[in-house]
Amino acid sequence: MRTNRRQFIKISSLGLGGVAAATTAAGAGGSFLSIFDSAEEGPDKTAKRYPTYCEVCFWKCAAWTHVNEEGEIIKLTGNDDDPHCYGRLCPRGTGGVGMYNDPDRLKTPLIRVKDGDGKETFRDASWEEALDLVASKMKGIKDKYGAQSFALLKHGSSGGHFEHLFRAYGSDTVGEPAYAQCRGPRETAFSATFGSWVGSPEPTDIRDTNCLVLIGSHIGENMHNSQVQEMAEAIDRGATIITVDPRMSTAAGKSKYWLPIKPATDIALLLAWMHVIIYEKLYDEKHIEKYTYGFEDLKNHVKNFTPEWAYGITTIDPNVIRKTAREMAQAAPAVIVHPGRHVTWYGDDTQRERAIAILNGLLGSWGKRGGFYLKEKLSIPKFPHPAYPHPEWTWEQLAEKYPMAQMGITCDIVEASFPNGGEQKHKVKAWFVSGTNLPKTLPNAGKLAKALDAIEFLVVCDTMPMDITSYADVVLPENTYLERYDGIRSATNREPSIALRMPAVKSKHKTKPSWWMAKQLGERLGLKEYFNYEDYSEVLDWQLKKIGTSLEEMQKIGVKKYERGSGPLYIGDGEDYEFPTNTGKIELYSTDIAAAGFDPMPVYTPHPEPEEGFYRLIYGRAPMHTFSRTANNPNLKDLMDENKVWVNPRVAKIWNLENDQEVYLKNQDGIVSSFPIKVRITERIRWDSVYMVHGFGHTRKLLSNAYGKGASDTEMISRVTVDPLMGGTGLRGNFITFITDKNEVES
Ligand code: MGD
Ligand code: SF4
Repeated sequence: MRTNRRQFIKISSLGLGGVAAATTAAGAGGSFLSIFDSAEEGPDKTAKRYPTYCEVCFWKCAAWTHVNEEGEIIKLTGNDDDPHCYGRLCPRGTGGVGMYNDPDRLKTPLIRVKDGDGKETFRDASWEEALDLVASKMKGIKDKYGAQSFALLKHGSSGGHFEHLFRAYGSDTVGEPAYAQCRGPRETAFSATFGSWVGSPEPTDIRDTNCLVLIGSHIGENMHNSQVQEMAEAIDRGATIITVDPRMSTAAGKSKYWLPIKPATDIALLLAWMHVIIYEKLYDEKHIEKYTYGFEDLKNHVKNFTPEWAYGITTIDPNVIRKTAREMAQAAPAVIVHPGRHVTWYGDDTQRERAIAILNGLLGSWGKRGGFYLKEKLSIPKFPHPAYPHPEWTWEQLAEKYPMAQMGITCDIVEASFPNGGEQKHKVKAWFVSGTNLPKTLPNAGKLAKALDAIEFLVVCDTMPMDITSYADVVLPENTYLERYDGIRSATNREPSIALRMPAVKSKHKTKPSWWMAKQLGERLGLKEYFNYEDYSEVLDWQLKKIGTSLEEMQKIGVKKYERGSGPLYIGDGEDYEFPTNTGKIELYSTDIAAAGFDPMPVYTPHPEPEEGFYRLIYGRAPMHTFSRTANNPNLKDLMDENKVWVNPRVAKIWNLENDQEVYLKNQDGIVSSFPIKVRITERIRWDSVYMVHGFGHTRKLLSNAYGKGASDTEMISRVTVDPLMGGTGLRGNFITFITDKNEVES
């Protein structure tokens, strides 16, 4: 039976919690679960609306904040003109108002002090005092070691403001988890193949596709808005969905084919698909001849990678491998083998992503309707400031061992912060952390602890008292996105568009926006000329006027679309087109990867298997949460307040487990979860793996909703396999077992 669009969206928003979540949500009096449907309802007639773009995840949907006469935020709705959301917010986005209302928010700057008993604690501080202290430490580190020894670890909108401060100060030692813990491998792989990053939002033309192939990509639970809506449309149109996942994800449940692959073997399946497409001649010869480089090399490379060969590795029936390859070829070029998003799994991730890119290259989907459109973005003029100084060394020197790294590697910054700099010849002495909760985000807690112990100073800018703030010397509380101006959102899409974020309400507490903090610190450091404005609205108005609009206009419309300027949306049939690669073609054989001394075409290598009694830990997203940032959100915790560990019935039988029984998890290195987690017994997970949603198991009591709810996947990730091409941290090589007797943990 086909699922229609509304059903899929509804199922997506129910996600893991299923009926239980529905009941809770109804109980919470909210209409969250029908949120995609509720956008049409008009807001309160007396309410005023202010434009913003959402910060609950990084899809950055443009929205309206509706504020009533009493100055209360009553609702968030999507902006109809926005191609990121088509006028509708996802459940998390609507729940964004909980970030503003959360009683546990950081409310004032904090400085670490020792109390009468010598115990470390925080005391409230004024902004003057907190900023003076941070500026004096920044000055001290610069004088003693050079500005580059002060690293910036950031994520989200605030990061841009602090990056500007850091570049002006003289440090480009900058890293963010969105690269080495997330999308990095696919960007390296797609650049090597098509000469272009995938970027965000992914330029997947799902709206018009005939076949969508998801490799562990759980759209629908991973709630990237317009993508979910387009997938729902595609299901309605009868597009073929093929999902490869050891777990029956929501998307797998809606797919024509679910391939429950043995984890860590995807490269073998991808090579076998290439084999079928090439040896059954299912490709378009003209496309291969005109647009690709290295076809004969690839043909020889995959000669022995038959579906029967792959069966022994992946456990996927060879007939299914053939059938699915034919479906893709039949749909081509209106087919998408989706690049995924969080793809740092096994350490050979750039090569797996290369296999995905090559498959798209063979099918001719890049630059084609129903495949990948050619994205376009509007470049926002830079507000004038002096040139940045050149640091003695930057993130690039820290990432030297990875020839294809394109951004700072967080874990290398961590290592360079060890007392002896680890293997790094350059040493990091202090961190500025903004918008990233490192203890829940970076693997290998031991290494993070070692670095946190060693650094001389840590300042954290956050909205909540998250784990990372507990290590800080100074905490700078930021306004939530609903209380501040921020940089203009200009993202790649089918057509360029911009979106404005402006404050809808005054700061609820003594919090400030990061642009203000950056400017204040800049002025204290003698960098006034880099911050030549009183209020960020002046920067925005200047920039907006340069691109044919103004702050006044954008405050009314929120989103503005522009004509495409640089070329067509799709490559015309047989049209001359030069790809921005070394050869000007789609590189099935990568000249860049060969030059770097690695396999120019992907090779399958086996990965360690769990020992008896252990199961591979897989983790993912739920539709109502984003990483660890939403677990405490009063609105979203009503939809899902804890994670559960998914266990196959076969495994449950061996361990005598029951649904909702609480167990502790222990990993291959003997690390035991801080809290127990409830069991969910389901056929929807393979017997060799377990699954849980990321972002739970908070250990800070100040997070009153999230403390002790569920378990943390990150705690269990002590083994990391690093991608030798770009430094990505493979997180899925960890195995867990169960501790069913509480006394065992306590002893
Ligand atoms: P969060 O854990 O949500 O994500 O990693 P992070 O970006 O670190 O932490 C976000 C922090 O930003 C929180 O402390 C939140 O309170 C704060 N914050 C929210 N809004 C604001 C704001 O407006 N201003 C400021 N200053 N702070 C704000 C994400 C990263 O994690 C990514 S991108 C991926 S894909 C990886 N996923 C992942 C996983 O699935 N499992 C495991 N084990 N690790 C992972 N690490 C990676
Ligand atoms: Fe916000 Fe949802 Fe859009 Fe992400 S997908 S930006 S959480 S509305």
